[in-house]
Amino acid sequence: MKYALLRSALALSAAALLLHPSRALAAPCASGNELVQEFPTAGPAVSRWELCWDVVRLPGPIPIAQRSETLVISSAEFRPGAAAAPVKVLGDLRMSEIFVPYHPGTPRLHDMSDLPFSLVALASVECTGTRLGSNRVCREVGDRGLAWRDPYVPVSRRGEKLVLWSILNAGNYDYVMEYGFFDDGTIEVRAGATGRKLLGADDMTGHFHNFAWRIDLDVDGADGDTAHVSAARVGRKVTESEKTIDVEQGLKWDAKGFTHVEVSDATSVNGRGRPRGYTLAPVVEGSTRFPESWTKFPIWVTRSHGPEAELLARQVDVYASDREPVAGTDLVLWYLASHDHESDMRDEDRRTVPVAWVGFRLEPQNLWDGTPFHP
Ligand SMILES: [Cu+2]
Repeated sequence: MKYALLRSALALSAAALLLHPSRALAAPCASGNELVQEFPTAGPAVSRWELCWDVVRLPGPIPIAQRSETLVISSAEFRPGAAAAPVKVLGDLRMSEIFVPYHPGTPRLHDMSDLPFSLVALASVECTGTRLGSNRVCREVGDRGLAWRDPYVPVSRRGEKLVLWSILNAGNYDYVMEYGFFDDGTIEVRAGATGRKLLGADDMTGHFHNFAWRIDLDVDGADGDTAHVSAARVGRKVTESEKTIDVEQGLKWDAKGFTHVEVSDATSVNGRGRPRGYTLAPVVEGSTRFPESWTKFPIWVTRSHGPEAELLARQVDVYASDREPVAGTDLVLWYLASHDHESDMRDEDRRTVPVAWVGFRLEPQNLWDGTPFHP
């Protein structure tokens, strides 16, 4: 009897170790599964990402109803150097809508908030790294090309990245959710659309694939964050301007103004005393504005009401409508990226549409005191 109890206790602790293989190294994940990645992958570690990830369903309109699954980064900390202290970067990052309106006006599909689609199991040939979460999450670590090169000193560096990705099957389409964590602190977020056209190979009806993300950026902790919109006016002289976002609102994106959003912390500074932050840098194919009012702006800033509240991109205009103060609080950014799958499609799209990517980057501002990994 005693032996049986001991054996089941051992089995339980072994299971816990399997679930949290690196728990001894870092603070446990309050939600989800822990993952630690150090860079460079060969030799002594310099930078380090410590993540929590999870697969959850978006909430439906009534508490018991649930919608599509999404791969969530439920926490991310980055250590910018071997001797540096880790800095909290993300409280929560997730894709929160895939909106597919067809060019004739109908159908208008909300693939994440109308139906309960699921992440699919990935085959080993699809994921060259480690498959996690019942094979539905792929972890890959690899090269990311040239990071920098110094023209005066014979020194250069290739970068590395950790990528977590999943596929949401939404009927005839598969959608890739991808989160890349670079060795320099950059986070690259991408969405990919691949699959079959709605009515088969001969279907030529154009449509958009719009992806929306909820980005709870927590620069050095959840509190005390302020968003600024930066813009440039280009002439012989280039004039830059920065506007503090005081209350919840949608933000225009202006190609001529190089619009980007910086989130900085009130008190957190690097070794040079400069404020730490992260910048939302759009990677834009084009900008859309549909009759649906949440698509009126590609970027929104709202106030966080905790990890379980206000999760649907489709309702961001409602969340923002009471214009709560957001300066110096725990704020949430929202980003909408669009891909136009044109009418009269090319024959390359006949059987299965090759992956079309859209996304954005979150870039560190003064997390390091100098160029990452520069000797
Ligand atoms: Cu398409």
